[in-house]
Order: sequence, then structure tokens, then C-alpha cells
Amino acid sequence: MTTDATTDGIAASFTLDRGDPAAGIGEEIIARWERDGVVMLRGALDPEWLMLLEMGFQRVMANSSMAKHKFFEGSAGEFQETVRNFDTTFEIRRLLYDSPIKGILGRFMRTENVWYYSDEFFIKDSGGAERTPWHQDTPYYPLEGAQFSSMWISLDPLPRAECLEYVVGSHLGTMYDGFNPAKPDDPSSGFYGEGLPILPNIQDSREDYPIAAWEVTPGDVIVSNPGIIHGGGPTLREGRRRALAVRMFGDDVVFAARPPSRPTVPVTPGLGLHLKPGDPLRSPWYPRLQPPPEHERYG
Ligand SMILES: O=C(O)CCC(=O)C(=O)O
Repeated sequence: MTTDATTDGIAASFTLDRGDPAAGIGEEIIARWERDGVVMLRGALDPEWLMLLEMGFQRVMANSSMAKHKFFEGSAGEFQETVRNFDTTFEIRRLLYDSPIKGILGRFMRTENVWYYSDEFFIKDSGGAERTPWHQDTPYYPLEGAQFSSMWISLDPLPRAECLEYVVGSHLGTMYDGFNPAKPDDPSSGFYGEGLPILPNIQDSREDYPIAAWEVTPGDVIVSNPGIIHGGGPTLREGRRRALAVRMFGDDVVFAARPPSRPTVPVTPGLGLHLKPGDPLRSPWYPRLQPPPEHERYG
């Protein structure tokens, strides 16, 4: 049940009943998400799901064969990302099959069928990590469709300045090129370097944009449209931010071409040999979470 709806003047936050958070997501909340591209859901995840997420995080960090992608490598502000933890980490699989996450995203996407696209840990340790550059996720992904959503879940309490930040409404505008992970401090660095316009320098003219972010208590989640322009706040010297971002999609999502200069993300060799632009995005790379297959059910 929704117990309140507050706004910081730019984007909305809603408080949900953590016993059955998806049930509280009605038309008002969905319409706000469709308009703004982002909403904060307070208290959506029970502490048991956070415990499972923490265990998954610990397993990922202890797994020396799991690739840790580094941003700002070698500098004081370095931070890390691990991709598709679902494939390697039992706890993350269970979280995505068993918790209310898929049901919440299904409500926002107005779909009963929910498929997994990807998940990533963004790991900013104490010592003062850099900002995650402003970007949209959609240019990196080989897909199109309205039924696509992300959830950002922080394991750590955060002040607003360390939260992920969003340019409200930008999911309805242009799709820009991504940034080049090898040059994260250069806002004009393109990911593909062809076919898509370069994102304006948001950080240098922040006052020109409606930027939303929130103070975060573990259990709160932020649901966004992956087409929204977003960037991660830096962490303070003593701050620590371990966040899982999950992406799921519904029936209307189809395979789409991206500029050929680089593979899309996460790398899925063979996908483009099986699917052509406009085909429904169905592949073993993207297992269905809801309804779950028989072997992933309780009982
Ligand atoms: O947590 C971050 O700093 C980045 C997250 C992000 O870019 C995303 O969830 O798409």
C-alpha cells in the first residue's frame, strides 16, 4: 500500500509496504514514472532481501575469476563494476527470481511477463571515488521498446550527494552516444564514435537541467527508464557505496542494431547472428523471470 507521496520539487518518492510492495504500485506512481523516467520507492525491500544481496556482493568480491571492470583505473578515485552477476552468483539469481523486484518492475512496465536483461554491481569504496559519468544505458544495449526498466539498490545509507542522479524526463528525448570507459573524465568521448550525437556536458551546466537524487536508506530502491540520462555522485572520503543495478524487460522489447564499431554491453556473442532488428528479444541470454520456469519455483 502507498502510504505517502512526496516530492523534492523535481521527482517523486513513494513509501511502499515492504510485505507486498508491488501491490502498492498504482496508476499514480506508474504515470509519474512514465512522465519523469524515475521514481524513488522508500522501504520497498525487506531486510532479508538486503541480507541476500550482501551475501551475493561478498561472493562476487571473493570470486577471483569474476571480471572487475575498473573506471579511473590507478587513480585515487578508482571504482569498479561487475556485470551479469546473475550468471555466476547463486544469491543474485535467487534475489532476482524470489524477491519482489521483478514484480515491481513488471508493474511499472505494465506487463505480466518479465525477462532478465543484465545486472551490475557498482562498487565505490571509501577514499573518495570519482563520479560515474553522465550517460544513458540504452545506447549500449541492442534493443528497443517501451517495456524496459532498471532498479538501483544501494546496500549502504547515502547522503543525497552520493546518490545516483537523474535528468528528469530525459528518457523521452534524444538517444546520445555513450561515454568511452577508457576516458570517463572526457564528456565528449563517444562509446561508438559514429552514428549517435555526443551527450551535452551536463556536469558543467548542471543548473540548466532538472536533476533528481535522494538521500538513501537501505531498503529504498530507485526505478528508472534505462533511456534516462543519469550519473553517479562521487563518494566522500569516508563514504562507501555498493549498489546493484538490475535491468528487466517485457513483451514489446525487440532486438535493435547499434553502430558496428563496438560490441554492445554486456557482450553477447552470437545474439546478432540469431536475431535481426525487430525480432522479439528472446534468447537464452535473457531468461524469463516472471512467470518463473518450473525449476526456479518454490514448492
Ligand atoms: O551506481 C552508479 O554509479 C552507476 C549506476 C548506473 O550507471 C546505472 O545503474 O545505470
